[in-house]
Formats: sequence, structure tokens, C-alpha cells
Amino acid sequence: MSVFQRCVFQRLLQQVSSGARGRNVTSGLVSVSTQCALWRGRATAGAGYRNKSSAPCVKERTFIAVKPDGVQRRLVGQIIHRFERRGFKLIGLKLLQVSKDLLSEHYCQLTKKPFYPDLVNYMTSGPVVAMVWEGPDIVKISRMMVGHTNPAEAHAGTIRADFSFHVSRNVVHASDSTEGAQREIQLWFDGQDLLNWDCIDQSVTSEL
Ligand code: IDP
Ligand code: MG
Repeated sequence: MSVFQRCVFQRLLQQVSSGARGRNVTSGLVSVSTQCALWRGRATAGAGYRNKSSAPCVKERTFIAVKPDGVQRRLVGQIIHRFERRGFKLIGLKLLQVSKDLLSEHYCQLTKKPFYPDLVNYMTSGPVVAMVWEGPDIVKISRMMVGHTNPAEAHAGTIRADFSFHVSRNVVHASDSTEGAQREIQLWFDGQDLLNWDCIDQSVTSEL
């Protein structure tokens, strides 16, 4: 081995061991091909959370509920289908009779509104299907899918426009912000009832 070759070899070894330290790998005996894989892994780990426009591709969860009118009218399947069709992932699901206590926490910002007593009667009039869905930007996208609070003003193609016509019976709930989603998910679900699972089409529906 020439001096030049020895220098190149030593340099490679130094790079490999510093790369390995960066990855918390204790052994210094890391092959060059392994190091390349480590660097490639690093590059993709960074890029994996960004889409092609380099905007962050945010993985989020949101709280969706089919309200009592939606359950009574047998719309549960069609509403779930819309979220499945869009490519989102179901993380939690339950059918329940909502208590007034839960509802007053859920709608804590609305308790002073004149329609609040009617809202409580409506929301406790029958079972609700509560769900947690996951996907990139799901809070924003699901609000668009659900449509305007008042179905009379909702765009055609949104759930509220397609299935309802009055603000007091608007079929479905969707969290309005990421903070709201977090609060509502914790309110309606125990952590153990939410399932982390691998969706087989994940790599074809996003770059995550
Ligand atoms: P959102 O459900 O689109 O987020 P919010 O303003 O948070 O709308 O209101 C919560 C729920 O209260 C609505 O979905 C609807 O069921 C009910 N609600 C809102 N405004 C009125 C109203 O003016 N009359 C009757 N019910 C209303
Ligand atoms: Mg709201």
C-alpha cells in the first residue's frame, strides 16, 4: 500500500468512525458501504418530512364525530367512506351516548351562546360516532371536507352541504385547529384506545 493509499484509507476510517459516533454506533469497524448507507439514511430522514415544494409535510391527528342526526339517518358509513377515500388513516372509533358534562367541556367556548341549550339537547338526543383520523394537514383538509358550519352556506361536495340544510342539524363535527384537535382527542379518547398501525398505502399517498 502506497503512502497516498494509506492516507486515503485512514481518512476514510476517520470519516466512518465520526459518522458512526454521530449515529450512536459504538463499533469503529463500520464498512464504507455502511457509512454511505448512514449518510443516505441521514439525507432521507431529513427529506422525509418535506414534500417536493420543500414545505413541511405535517402528520397530524384530528377529532371527527358523526352527530346524532348523522347516526339516526344512517350516514355513518358514507362519512367514514369520505375520509377513507381521501386517504386518511383511522386511528380510533367508538359509538357512545354523550353526557352533558362531556359536551360542556367539548363546547366550552359556546356555553354563553343563545343556541347552546338546544345544542346540548341535539347532541345528547342519541348516539354519536367519535373518531380520530390521521394524515398530513388533516385538520385543515377535514374542515374543508366538512364544510361551513351553516350547511346553507357550505360548498357543494362538502359533507354538510351534501347531507344537511340547517345549522342546528349539521351532521358532523371536525376540530378547527391542531390545538383544538389535541384537546378534543384527549377529552373523548383514552390514549390506549388509539391504535398506531402501518397503513400499507402510506408510501403511495404521501412522501412521509
Ligand atoms: P363548527 O361545528 O363548524 O366548528 P361552531 O361555531 O364551533 O361550528 O359551532 C358548534 C356547533 O354548534 C355547530 O356545528 C352547530 O351544530 C351548532 N351551532 C353553531 N351555530 C349555531 C346557530 O346559530 N344555531 C344553532 N346551532 C348552531
Ligand atoms: Mg367548532
